Amino acid sequence: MTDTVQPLTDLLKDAPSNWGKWGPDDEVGSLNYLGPEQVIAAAGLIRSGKVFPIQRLICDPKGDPVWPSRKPAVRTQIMDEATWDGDDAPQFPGGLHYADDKIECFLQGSTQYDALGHVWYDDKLWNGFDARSTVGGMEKASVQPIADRGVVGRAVLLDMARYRGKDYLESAETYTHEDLMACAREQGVELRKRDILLIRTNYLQKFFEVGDAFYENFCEPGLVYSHELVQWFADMEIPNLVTDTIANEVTTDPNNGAALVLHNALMRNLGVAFTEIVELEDLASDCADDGVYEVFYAAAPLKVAQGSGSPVNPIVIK
Ligand code: UVW
Repeated sequence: MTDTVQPLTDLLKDAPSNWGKWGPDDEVGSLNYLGPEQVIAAAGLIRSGKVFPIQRLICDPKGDPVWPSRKPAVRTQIMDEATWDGDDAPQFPGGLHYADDKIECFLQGSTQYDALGHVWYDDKLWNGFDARSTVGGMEKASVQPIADRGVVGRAVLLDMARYRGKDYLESAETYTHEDLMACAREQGVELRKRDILLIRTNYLQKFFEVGDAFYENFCEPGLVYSHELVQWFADMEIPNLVTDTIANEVTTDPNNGAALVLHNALMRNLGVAFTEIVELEDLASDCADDGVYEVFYAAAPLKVAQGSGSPVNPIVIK
């Protein structure tokens, strides 16, 4: 691990960019790579009819793993049968009773899509939008345009934990695009242009094993920045990076000391959509059983006006 931290402006000064590629007003970035042709081709991957909703449980009695500055969602019961114990209970014609509840949650405190404008440096968001447009709510590149269009395409599961012969990757363990390609080769699946990448580390198992100690010296495993890796994402026209970790990449880059470099190099600069905290365990065992790692993927985050992200329950079908 390096002692000095390289600023993102310096580190990413010659990095590939897709700003302007889909016009000055574009707010969905590399999701533009998923058109009708990709949707129809992906539908052809549905063979067994097995369905995998890959959202992690919200308000899990065992706990919800979240980014350290966030809090897990809290569900509060508002109405239930006990509401009708008192004399002042609401009465409805015909004797209707019902249950009602609400949750208070970070929009990125569960399985979620990040808005493309969710992270930035140097005062500019995706597509060059002004960082001041985030003040009080995202005027530009919020999660809403992603929710309005939806995401459907061919996805490939890359089971990095199984590939490395581990239950789960270790804290701060890194992998590169070369590792993803090697993993795909070992799994016998072809990585194609415009594929959605579903990467399994199973790292969040550690959260359920060690509890609060999970957050000590917090550094998730994940993809690590290099110019070549970013160029590979650009050349492969990857629309969406989906992982089972909280933030999709190694938290602090061991080579330059910066935090969440790929959020900036991939999301801010290339417009790659990020989906985080997915639950891939059932899907991964099924893929290991039948050897089929290419799947149909469909998702749409909630339509939250000006949201910097939003919960989602993506559906994978084989
Ligand atoms: C941050 O960007 C801080 O977190 P995430 O992408 O996990 O929502």
